[in-house]
Amino acid sequence: MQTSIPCVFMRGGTSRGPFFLASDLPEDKNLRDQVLLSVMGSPDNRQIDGLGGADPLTSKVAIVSPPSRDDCDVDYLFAQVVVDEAVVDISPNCGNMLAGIGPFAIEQGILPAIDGETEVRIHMVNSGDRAIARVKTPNKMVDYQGDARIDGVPGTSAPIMIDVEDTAGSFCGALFPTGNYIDVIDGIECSLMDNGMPVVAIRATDLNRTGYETRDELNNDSELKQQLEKIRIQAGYLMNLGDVTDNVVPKMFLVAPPVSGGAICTRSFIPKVAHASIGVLAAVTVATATVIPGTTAYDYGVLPEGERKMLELEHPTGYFSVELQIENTNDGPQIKRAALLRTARKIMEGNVYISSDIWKGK
Ligand code: NQM
Repeated sequence: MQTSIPCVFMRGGTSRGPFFLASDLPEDKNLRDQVLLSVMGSPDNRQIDGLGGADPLTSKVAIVSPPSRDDCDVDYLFAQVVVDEAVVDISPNCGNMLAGIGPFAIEQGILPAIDGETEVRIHMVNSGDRAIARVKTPNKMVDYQGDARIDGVPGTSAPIMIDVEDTAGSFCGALFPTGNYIDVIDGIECSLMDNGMPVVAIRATDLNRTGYETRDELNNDSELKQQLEKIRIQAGYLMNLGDVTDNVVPKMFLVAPPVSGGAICTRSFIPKVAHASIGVLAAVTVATATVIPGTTAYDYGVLPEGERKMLELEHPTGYFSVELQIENTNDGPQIKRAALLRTARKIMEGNVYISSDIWKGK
């Protein structure tokens, strides 16, 4: 016997995965994780027995429920299902899957659509932060089609503009959890930061790399990956995250001077596999590093003037645009808001089946 669970399979930004109503999953967290592992086909390099796409970017799950906060329309819990380990990590957030939350919540009837555009206030349960997404809803129906383009996704779709607010220290308690702009780990200068995603930013040249390597080159560089993982484990303790051996944060970044007209060049590991482009909240954090004097990224930054800055972050497959609203205070620049353009697509709606030995269903 198999248990069938309703789900919608969606692309959110440059990620993809099943979206569930929390009420369709077990309440018990351990059981829920067993269900999600089975849904995705983990642990297995190919995720052959599930919906996962054998890559961290396509092994993501969104769990959605009515809002638990008065100032939000919907709750969004993100789960990273590790491809080749029996691990479901809800310690990070995902700003890409976030792009699918507005459309999903509207179509599931969690909030009504407004003719034209619907603003969806999203409580990001993993971090406790709020995001506001603007979804195109002509005739009160979600419109997925349009002419917005994001690097890392072919073609165009309807734009979903997302604002994230006051994300400094979401997971680590402070934008710079150690109180330093730079900490030295294993002799390497690192900026340990959290503006919505815990990140370790390192100058690529300090690791004897250029920072312009392709994703494949980075993924084949086992010496670099080992070095980064050693640094990451130590950074986890320094960033108040404890033992991060089984967690997918902090994310590891190599930064380098921009080469294609952007604000900075980035390569990231999430955390053991190189990203094809860049994570959303990770990008907000690295953009923040780029505007704060004293970080590893600052000297490389090519920055526009003003308190509202549009930064184009270079990554392996193009650019990621982040608009930062900066307030200059006595304690240095503070980021009040970050605005991002994403798109989403509903790919499939139906039921996913798992063995009833794992869960018999509701
Ligand atoms: O940083 C990848 C992604 C992400 C996360 C990852 C993300 C974010 O590209 O907000 O979006 O870091 O595993 O989906």
